[in-house]
Amino acid sequence: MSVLYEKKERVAVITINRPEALNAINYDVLAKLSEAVEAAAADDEIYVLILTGAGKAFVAGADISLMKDFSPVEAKRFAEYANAIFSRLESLPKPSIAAVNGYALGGGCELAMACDIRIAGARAKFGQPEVGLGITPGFGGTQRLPRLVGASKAKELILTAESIGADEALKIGLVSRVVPDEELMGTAFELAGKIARNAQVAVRQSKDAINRGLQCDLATGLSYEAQAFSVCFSTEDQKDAMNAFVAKSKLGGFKNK
Ligand code: DAK
Repeated sequence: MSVLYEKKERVAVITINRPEALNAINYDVLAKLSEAVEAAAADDEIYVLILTGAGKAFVAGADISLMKDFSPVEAKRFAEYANAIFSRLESLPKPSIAAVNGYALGGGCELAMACDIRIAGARAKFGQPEVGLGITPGFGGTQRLPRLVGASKAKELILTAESIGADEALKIGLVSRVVPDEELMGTAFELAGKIARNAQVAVRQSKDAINRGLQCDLATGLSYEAQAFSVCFSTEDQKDAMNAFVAKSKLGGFKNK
C-alpha cells in the first residue's frame, strides 16, 4: 500500500509509504491519499489527522519519472488532481499536522503546506527544486509558500531551487517546531491530543475562520470570525464549559462534533 492509514484514538495517521522512491507522489499515492483523507473526514471518532512519510523522507516531490514525458494536457490533469486533494485536506474541518520526518521537496513541501500545522524532525529538509527541473511548482507552491513565509523568502526558495534545513524552516515560519527526529511522532501526537481535548466545533470554526481570513480583507475576515463565534453558542459544549467555569467546577470533557 502506497499510503497507510491507522487510527489511534482520536487521531488518524496517514503515512506516505513508497520509501524506495522517497515517497514520491504518483497517481497511486494521490488516489490512496485521497481515500485516507476521506476516511478521516467521514469518521466521527477522528478529530485530528497526522501526515508523515515512511523511511528517510516525508515526500521527495512529485514522481519525476512519471512526469518526464508528460504532455501539457497530462501535466495540467496531474496538477489539478493533486490540487483538488491538497485543497480538500486544507479545507477539511478537522485539523491536520504534517510531521515532517525528512525530505519535503517540491510536491512534498506543498503537501506539508496544505496541512494546518507543520512540525519537523531535525533532519528534515524543505525546498521547491522545480525550476532546476525545468518546471514551476505545480501543487500550490507558488501560492501557499508566499502566504506562509512572505513573497521575498518564497521567491528566494523557489527561484534558487535551494533547500533549507529544519532550523532555517523554523526561522522563516515554514514550520512551528523542530524536535529531535526520535521525538517527532510523539510531539505530533501530543499536539493532536491537545487539539482533540478541546471543543471540536470551536476548533473547526477557528480553523475555518483563519483559512477564510487569509484569503480576504480584514473587515470580511472579522465578519467570518463573528459568524464562527456565534455558531459556538449553539453548542452544549459552550454552555457546559462556561457554566463549569462560573460554578468553579471541573468539566468532564466536550461532546459536540
Ligand atoms: N521522483 C521519483 N523518484 C525519486 C524522487 C522523485 N521526486 N526522489 C527520489 N526518488 C528516487 C530516486 O530516483 C532513487 O530511486 P532508485 O535509483 O533507487 O530507483 C530513490 O528514490 C532514492 O533516491 P536517491 O538515491 O536519490 O537518494 P539520496 O539520499 O541520494 O538523495 C534526494 C535524496 C531527495 C536529495 C534526491 O533523491 C533528490 O534530489 N530527489 C529529487 C527531489 C526533487 O527534485 N523533488 C522535486 C520533484 S519535482 C506539476 C506537478 C507537480 C509538480 C510540479 C509541476 N505540474 C503538473 C504542473 C511538482 C514537482 C516536484 O515535486
